Amino acid sequence: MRKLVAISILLGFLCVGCAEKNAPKEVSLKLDPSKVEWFKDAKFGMFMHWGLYSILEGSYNGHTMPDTTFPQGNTWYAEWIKPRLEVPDDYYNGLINEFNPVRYDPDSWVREAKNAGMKYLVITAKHHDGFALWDSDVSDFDIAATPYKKDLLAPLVAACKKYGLKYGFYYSHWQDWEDPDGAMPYWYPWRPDEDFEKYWQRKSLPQVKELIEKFDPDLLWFDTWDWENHITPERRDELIRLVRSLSDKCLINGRICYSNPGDNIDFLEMHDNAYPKEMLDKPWQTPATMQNSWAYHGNDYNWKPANRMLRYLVNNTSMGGNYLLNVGPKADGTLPAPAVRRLREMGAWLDVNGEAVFGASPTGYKMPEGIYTTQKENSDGKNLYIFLTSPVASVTVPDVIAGGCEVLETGQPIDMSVVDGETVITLPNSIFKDDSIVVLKCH
Ligand code: FHN
Repeated sequence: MRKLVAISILLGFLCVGCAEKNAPKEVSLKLDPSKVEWFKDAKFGMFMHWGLYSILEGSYNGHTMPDTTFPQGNTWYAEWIKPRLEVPDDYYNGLINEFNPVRYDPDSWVREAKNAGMKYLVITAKHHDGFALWDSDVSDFDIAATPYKKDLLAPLVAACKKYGLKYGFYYSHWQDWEDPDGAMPYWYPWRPDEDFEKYWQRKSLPQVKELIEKFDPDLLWFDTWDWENHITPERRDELIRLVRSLSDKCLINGRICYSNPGDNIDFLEMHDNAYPKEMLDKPWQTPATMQNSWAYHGNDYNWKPANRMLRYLVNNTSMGGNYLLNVGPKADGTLPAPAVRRLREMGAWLDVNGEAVFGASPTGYKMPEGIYTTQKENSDGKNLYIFLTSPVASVTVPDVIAGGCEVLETGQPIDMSVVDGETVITLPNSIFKDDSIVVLKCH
């Protein structure tokens, strides 16, 4: 490992020409907006946090996250275990000799995502720990150095293509705890900017280039948040320019520079598990956890019920946003059983109600808490969809519904009447048979 660090430092010195090598030719920072349409229609995607941290499952040396014995230990995020529980570098980076996901079956992962109704998948190609899930030409801290050896991304990409899912990569362009010049958590001394520049030119930009050239992703998911030191507008635009010069389809998320994404990103990324209550002027999505942690955490039993996650999906759909729901695979490559059950439950609901979600757009109607609406033009004409997340006796739509309403799942007709330009829909209690969301289709 020390040899690796020494080589990296040497490369850093020799990297005077790198800036030029990574800098693309003159290229527009804006992507053709039509390339974002698939994302707007997709609504539901799978996020995956997987890497060396998955081996530790949120515990190290008798301590389990969150653990306030450590000044920064009060978090469930198991992918943060290294700095949060002060795992020594040698120990953590040595996990590379243990990572051996022999039960990895990307075909089954993508099948679960597809059956859940998800239309795209985003995996952590490299998270903050610096470890790459592919055989990187730029760094030896990668899958090729593990006992497993084989690239994990190519077969996942193949499975996504086979099942018709778009695919993208989370790439930690800023934080890199293995690289001697990468950004570190805020409680560490800040790197001198000229050191960060070495990391930027030697690893960050070249790995992004590699990901595009090797795997041709549909989107790149960059990650910064409140204290994004080093990611200046110049670096943000340099990275955007690089992506645009290599791909005419690859979408870029707003977390490339959370506090100042500029005008050239393709969609906004909300804070973790944050659900806006109003429309935004760009496509957007919420990255969301099923447990408290993103990476698999063996002691995090805080699994959200499928129905609550469907509410989040419906809330976002009604506001023109997407829902990127995370699954943290175990280190052996299997998906946790509670995650699989929830995916299947959500998929079963979307199987009969997906017409009201996928490809639908917001109506702009202000509705009472817990009631959401979307609209969509189908072969049977223009439809309004109303999502009822709990029993109510009636709903008033601030518009005239000329045809009729029915329960989408069963076709049961529902009484309605138009009064003074509004439509009052009367709901029999019998349609709320269990706690699942009832969808009305009106035309
Ligand atoms: O620090 C990361 C975290 O580990 C996780 O990847 C999330 C996903 O949105 N992003 C950062 C925190 O917001």
